[in-house]
Amino acid sequence: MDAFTPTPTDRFTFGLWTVGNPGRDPFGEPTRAPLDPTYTVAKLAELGAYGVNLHDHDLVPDGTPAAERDRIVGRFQRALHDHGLVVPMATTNLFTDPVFKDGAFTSADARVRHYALQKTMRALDLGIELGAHTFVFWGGREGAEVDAGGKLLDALRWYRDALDYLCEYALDQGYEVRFALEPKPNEPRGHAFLPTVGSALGFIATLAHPEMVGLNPEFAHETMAGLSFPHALAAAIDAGKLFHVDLNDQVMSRFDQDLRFGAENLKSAFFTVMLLEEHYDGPRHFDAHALRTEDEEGVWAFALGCMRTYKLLAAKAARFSADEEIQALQGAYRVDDPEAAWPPRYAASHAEALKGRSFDLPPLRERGPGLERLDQLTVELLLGER
Ligand code: DIG
Ligand code: MN
Ligand code: MN
Repeated sequence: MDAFTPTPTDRFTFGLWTVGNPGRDPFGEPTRAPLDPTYTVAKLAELGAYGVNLHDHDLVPDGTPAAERDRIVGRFQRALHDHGLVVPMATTNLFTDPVFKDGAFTSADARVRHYALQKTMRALDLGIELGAHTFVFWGGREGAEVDAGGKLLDALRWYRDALDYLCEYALDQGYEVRFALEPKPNEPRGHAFLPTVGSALGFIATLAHPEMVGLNPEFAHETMAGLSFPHALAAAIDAGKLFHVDLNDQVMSRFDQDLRFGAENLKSAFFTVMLLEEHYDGPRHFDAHALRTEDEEGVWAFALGCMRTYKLLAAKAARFSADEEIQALQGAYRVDDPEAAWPPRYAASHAEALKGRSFDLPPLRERGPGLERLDQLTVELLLGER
């Protein structure tokens, strides 16, 4: 037990599918036995987690009769109660069943689109029953390998129709829930619809109930696209749309590795934690899994590692904010304009004056912003020298 031992107040969560990942990959069979959801609850509670998330069929296999469904849910709820864990987020698995092989909400077959709606309404009912207030939509199969089907625009319309319908369903049921879209550029589909935070933000603006829909950005997914996760996170925060977050790690432009948080990109993880600590009060969800090489002991070392690294980086973020030299360099980096306030308030007189103003450009060209020194101090702080 030390200052970086996780506690429920840290709001760390894991999906049943994360620590329950059996180690299967496209080239190999599972290397680990499946975990009973109630065992997962007990183990996560033991490690200091706050909650657990789930897809519908992580707990209730598709096609389970109602009475058996209720028994499974009741047993899970007792485990949550006994171990003091909550379910902040739920979602639907619209990617495993082959029926979704060419999409769920964006399938060219309207019957599949209707089945996806039915499955999602039932998953939403389960999530609400378990106490979730965030419902995630990761469009794992919403995409294409070929465009000859001619549905690029129809797919977006069908996606919108489904989300608008589900927002209406949640409102009609009186559910206190927010929807969070989770972008990903590809995998398992060749090209995914809504591939990045930026594209999802634009799409949300076209919905009938945009106020109910936000984002669940994932570190690995933006990184797969060759983008900066801290920049994507800032865009979601700026838009008031950071409804949830999937933390993990990833080697850029690789398949989705869902690595332990901080395993690969420590500086990006550091600035991710800094943004979350300053601008987000929701669950810190680790949508990650242990390496296929690991046994069950390795799984729990993975889970503890995610949480400890987050807490270590949060402590470093506090040191960064308290470091006088770093703060002085950040202050000097920004220069006010002695002749005019920013942001400019438009007025014809202001525009006229600004058009007539002369700027002494050579010193502006020559000025050094001090970023090399600032970044070196950041590295030294992360290496424990500050
Ligand atoms: C994968 O990154 C996706 C699915 O695991 C799940 O639907 C979502 C929720 O975290 N993330
Ligand atoms: Mn992922
Ligand atoms: Mn995810």
